Amino acid sequence: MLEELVMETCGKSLRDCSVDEAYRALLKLVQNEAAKRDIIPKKKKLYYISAEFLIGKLLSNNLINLGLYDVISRELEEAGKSLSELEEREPEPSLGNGGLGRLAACFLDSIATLGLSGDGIGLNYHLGLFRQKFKKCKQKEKKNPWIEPDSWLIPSDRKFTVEFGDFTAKATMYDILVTGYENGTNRLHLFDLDSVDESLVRKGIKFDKTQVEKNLTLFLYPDDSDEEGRLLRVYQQYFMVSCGAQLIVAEALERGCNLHDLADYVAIQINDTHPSMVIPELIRILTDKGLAWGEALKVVTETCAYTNHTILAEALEKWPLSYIEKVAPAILPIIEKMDKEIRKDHEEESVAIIDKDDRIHMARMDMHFCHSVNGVAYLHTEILKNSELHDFYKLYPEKFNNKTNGITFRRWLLHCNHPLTEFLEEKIGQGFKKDAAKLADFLRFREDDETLTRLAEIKRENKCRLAAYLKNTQDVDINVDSIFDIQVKRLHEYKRQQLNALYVIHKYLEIKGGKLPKRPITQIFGAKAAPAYQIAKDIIHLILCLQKLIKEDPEVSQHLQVVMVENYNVTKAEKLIPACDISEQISLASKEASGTGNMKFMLNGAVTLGTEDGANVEIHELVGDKNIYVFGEDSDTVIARYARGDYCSKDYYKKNEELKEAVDFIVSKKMLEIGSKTKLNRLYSELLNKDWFMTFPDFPDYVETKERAFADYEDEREWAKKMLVNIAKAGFFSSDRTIAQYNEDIWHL
Ligand code: 26Q
Repeated sequence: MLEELVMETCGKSLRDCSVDEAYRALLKLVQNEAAKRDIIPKKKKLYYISAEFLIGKLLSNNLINLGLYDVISRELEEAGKSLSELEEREPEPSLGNGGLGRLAACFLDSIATLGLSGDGIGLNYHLGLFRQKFKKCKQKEKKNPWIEPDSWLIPSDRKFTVEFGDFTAKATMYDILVTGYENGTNRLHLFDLDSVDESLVRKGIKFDKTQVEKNLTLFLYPDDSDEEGRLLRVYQQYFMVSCGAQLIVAEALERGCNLHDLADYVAIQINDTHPSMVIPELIRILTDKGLAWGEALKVVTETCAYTNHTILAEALEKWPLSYIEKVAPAILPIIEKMDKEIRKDHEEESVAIIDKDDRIHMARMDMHFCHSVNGVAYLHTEILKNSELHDFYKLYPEKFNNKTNGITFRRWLLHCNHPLTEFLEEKIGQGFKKDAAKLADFLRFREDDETLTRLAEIKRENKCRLAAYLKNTQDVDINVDSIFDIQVKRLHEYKRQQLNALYVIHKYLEIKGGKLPKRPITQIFGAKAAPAYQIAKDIIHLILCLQKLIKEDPEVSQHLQVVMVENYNVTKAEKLIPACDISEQISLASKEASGTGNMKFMLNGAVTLGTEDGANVEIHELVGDKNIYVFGEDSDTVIARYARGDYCSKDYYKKNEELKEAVDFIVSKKMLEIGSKTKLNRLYSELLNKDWFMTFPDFPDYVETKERAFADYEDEREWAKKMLVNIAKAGFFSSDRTIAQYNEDIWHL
């Protein structure tokens, strides 16, 4: 089917055209096929509004969902080409930072797969999350363009105007078609500023942040950015929700809604507080169109629902009133009126929308004016109810609910792990692809030697594939007979890559002292640090220095290897995850809302080494003690210690010789020869004097538990059984389940 299209578009046969020409023809073909399968909205339609959609490459995923994967790969093979070379040609749209953005992308896949009418609303960032380069053991940031003349973006004929305090913006809506697995197509609507000027970008990712008229949709914001950047972020947010609200209202009217009954026509899911201004914006539009204030409040509350993704207090958005005054003066009086209304009924300062310092608390506005507030894993929701958002839980217990995150199995199994998918098809049939709970049928083979042997073989195949990829892309050689221990995720102190690095040092010192591991260990890291997040960058520096130190020491490197994968993104995740033996999920208990990487690893047969945090708790419950390695203090202990405020890392350091040696090594002569004195010293003193995320108390248990996991790995049959149980129990973490629950409890489509 591709043949004709290639002929049409470039006048050549598939055999004679270039990879580039074939790629562009295939892109068209997929878009044509996808467009034929629109999901026609019934009365009610969902809008998932999110500042991030980390969709990753779309070619293979769409081919799988459209049922064209096999036909097209065969057609390409017959013409002397391969789908994988076309895939490599595709740029990755990195329109998200990490978990929250990737979750939004998985959700769109599941919404379409379940045949629900629901579109995404977001921004068309011209440059995705920065491309990471390593130079002298340091992270460097480069711009990351992804839009080409032929891309997944389809310009729509909808135009929008947004009134900012200082200028009027003209906007165009672009659509990316979202195909469901063997089902219909929805859309991801990305709004773009017409006057964007890409030439504003200077060296790296630097650009003039004051010229909002030219830069509004230029960049995706890395979390944790500087003061100047924060104002621009408010511009972005208001731009997104203003266009979004206009679209939502227009489409509802087209479907016959009269705006008094908007909640019967529309459900809006607010992905963290980034789109929260949609609430006052909708109220503004509804009151402009004649609804009374009280009714507008009620209609909007019934329409909107809020998802919380974090309990880190510093990540809860609070914008100075002056920002809103400058950016979106039209909604300021509305927010002030909402605040007055709340203050009338509640005297506690802790639930006010505008605080005494004139800062607007976005999450508080959401909790008052949404009908649903959800956390993203059981433990997370409990912590929200019992501590972090307790005052609101007391006011509105009926609003609070949990929706444990999930991942789409189309991308995180069918696409990224062909050998395992084929093996599962052979063993339990096709059913698991649409009904993930059917994966449990695989448990029947728990004692079947042939199955266990095959699982081990598949893991090895994937490890070889990863090794070849790393050789190709980063020129590193890794030993496929070693244990692959992987920690990939954004770099953040609470995720504790530094704890893993301390283990590496500990192991290095043991090997130097003559205590050799039974089997070589390969420690793989992948992480981007926000450009302004100094300590995070210092941790990357530490890991890169360790990588260099060990690589250059043949005595150690035959037993222990460290590889930091450059520019970790969705594409790299797809290669790393199927090859993993041990999945590191070692956040400080209570700090990781859910995690979703943990689910991807589990589904691909890795065994979790983790704390009782986020969705790890649910993984533990599903697989049982024998099929997970849990360590560390629990969330109650951690929360209590924070409340007492008496944590002193030095006390732990002084009492534990092994810990002390590992920490001291950071600033040893050997390390200072390789790395930056400033960076290593800063990190050393941060740990010794602060260690805000309490790595020291967990260190001994971490080391011991990791050693136990490595020892257990030696029993190949027993280990394969653990893999099998993890795969078979992963069904619960399908985002199809998560979305079915959102629909059942919140959206009612
Ligand atoms: C805020 C203000 C200014 C600039 C940036 C930001 C910002 C940007 C991105 C704040 C937060 C984020 C991203 C948060 C995130 O990814 N959270 C993760 O969400 C996942 C999906 O629910 C969870 O699994 C993770 O546990 C959670 O960390």
